[in-house]
Amino acid sequence: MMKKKGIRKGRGMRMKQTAIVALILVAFIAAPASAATLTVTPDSTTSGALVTIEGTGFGADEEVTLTSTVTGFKIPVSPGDGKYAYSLVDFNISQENTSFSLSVREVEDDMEIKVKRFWWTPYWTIDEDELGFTFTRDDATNTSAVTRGMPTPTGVYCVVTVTGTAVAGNSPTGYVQNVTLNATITKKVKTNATGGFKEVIDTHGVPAGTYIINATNGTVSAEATLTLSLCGDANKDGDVGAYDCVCIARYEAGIPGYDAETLNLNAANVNGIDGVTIEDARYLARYLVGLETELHCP
Ligand SMILES: [Ca+2]
Ligand SMILES: [Ca+2]
Repeated sequence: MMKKKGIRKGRGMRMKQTAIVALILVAFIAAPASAATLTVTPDSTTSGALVTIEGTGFGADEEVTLTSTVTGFKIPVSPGDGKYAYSLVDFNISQENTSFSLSVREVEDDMEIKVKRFWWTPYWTIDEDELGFTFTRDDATNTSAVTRGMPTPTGVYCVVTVTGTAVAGNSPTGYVQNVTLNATITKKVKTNATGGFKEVIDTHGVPAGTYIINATNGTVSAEATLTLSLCGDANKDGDVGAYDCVCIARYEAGIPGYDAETLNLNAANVNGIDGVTIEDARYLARYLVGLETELHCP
């Protein structure tokens, strides 16, 4: 009996040891060779702010591709002629290893890019593959796209506008009411001796929305998100209009339902003076009627 018990105990211990060894092995095999991380600071702000993107866990002194993608941005369609236009204002290309791609759904095959380099230069209109721009078209989904490949001449571009005609729709105007823009901005960055990088991105002119940011060297990759809201869009509906003034005024008056939870207070603070007050509602109203030329979100 004693002997038997001893044998059972010994077998039990051996099994336990084998299980532990197996667990350790599984843990080793399952662990990735290196874990890359990506942090975005701040990860939620208004379009136009400077955002810092930091990566770690990549190889030393190598090239990492940083891709920022936003999908589903709505561009309103002019009811009169069915034209859509989206402008990237003060679009900053800080280094030439940058490319951008804009694709618009539910549009005719007449996409154009209008580029104004400086305020004193005329618009260039580009509607075919030239000057580094490449157009593609998918008739099945009525999608037109344009890509500006690397290298892109650096500098702050006064205006880059993508424009064209929306497809016919069922609305009373005969056109769809809005078209959908997807945008991708790609940048090549260099890592330092410890496999990290730090990039400060100027978000001037880039569409609002939640960006998926991906960094990869081909083998290791990391992902993070960045939410950019429109300055002035206090109620977070993707549009800057008179109702945003109403929301700011109601917030100031302390009306229930108009608070930090339901409103974007960074986007509501438009006059460049700390805090959200009735002066911000007034300033936004002046901006909407053309008496102010710029909004100043923090
Ligand atoms: Ca709004
Ligand atoms: Ca203010």
